[in-house]
Amino acid sequence: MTDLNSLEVQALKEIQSTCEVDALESLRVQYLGKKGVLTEKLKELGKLPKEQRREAGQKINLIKASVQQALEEKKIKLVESAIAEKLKCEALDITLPGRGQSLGSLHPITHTLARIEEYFRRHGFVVEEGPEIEDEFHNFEALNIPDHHPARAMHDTFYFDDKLLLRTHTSSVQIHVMQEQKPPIRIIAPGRVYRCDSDPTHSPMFHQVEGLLVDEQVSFVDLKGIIIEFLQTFFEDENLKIRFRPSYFPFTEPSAEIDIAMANSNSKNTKWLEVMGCGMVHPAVFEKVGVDTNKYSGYAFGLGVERLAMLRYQVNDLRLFFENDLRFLQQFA
Ligand code: 2NM
Repeated sequence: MTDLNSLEVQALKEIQSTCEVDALESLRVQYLGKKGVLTEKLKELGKLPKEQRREAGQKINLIKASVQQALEEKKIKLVESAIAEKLKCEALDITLPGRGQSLGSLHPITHTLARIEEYFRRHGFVVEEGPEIEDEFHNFEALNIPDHHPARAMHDTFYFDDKLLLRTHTSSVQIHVMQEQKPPIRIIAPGRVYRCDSDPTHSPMFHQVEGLLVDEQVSFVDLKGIIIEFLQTFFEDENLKIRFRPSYFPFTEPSAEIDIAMANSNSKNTKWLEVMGCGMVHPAVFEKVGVDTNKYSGYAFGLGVERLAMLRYQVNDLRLFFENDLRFLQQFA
């Protein structure tokens, strides 16, 4: 009997001090399994004198029951604390603010194009687009650029074969429109143009916007008026100084290049920067596309979008627009 009592105390103590479910199972096998300590004790009952068997049997069964109960209670405790531990480690604070979604932004060239288009749309110009792959007629011949002209030389133009080429300016779009529509015409042609030219200030692909207005009684004054207001609006400076300097283009007569005055600490010698070209459409161009030169006249202008964007955003290297470095692009977000 003393043996049995100390066996119970020992078993309960071991169960209490266990802290893993696996160890608890080993204890169950050790005490209650087929060859367990208590099972063996029951088998040994037969060796006892008859008068002791009943009492010892009852005692062993009581111990088995109490060990069984202790095992079950301990198991529940261990499982509960395991769950509590897991919940603590894997806790998710759903009240924390999210990390946020980073937004993309328009490329500075796209943004500049949109600003230019918006200005001219407000003044009644329709945006027209045309093919980037052109023939010599639309890119050169109709624009009064003769065969021997330097702009036609192989080193300036990307040719596919002796007929097709990548347009070198969007004036080719104006030719398509004049072939298809009757005056009055009031359009701008934005888009990519290509020149076989690559250095720190020239890219083989860049963007242009060219404008064309054809109607009765159009004069150089109309051209000056819209260009001056456009540049003052674009650079957000109503006092911007603008200069029309006589120049030459095969497709306009007279022709001018347009300069803006740069803010300079030394006000004595103003620094002039060329930003656009323009002129009255050459009669030879009108004849190529069948516009009656006795009835109609027109003005045209052209600008480089990268150049205007560089001036407006004070970007000093043209190539930054084409590298797509996020550190550069994010400054325009
Ligand atoms: C420029 C400068 C001057 C121009 C001329 C024409 C057309 F098709 F009407 F003849 N389109 N664009 C033109 C005139 C373009 O860019 C510097």
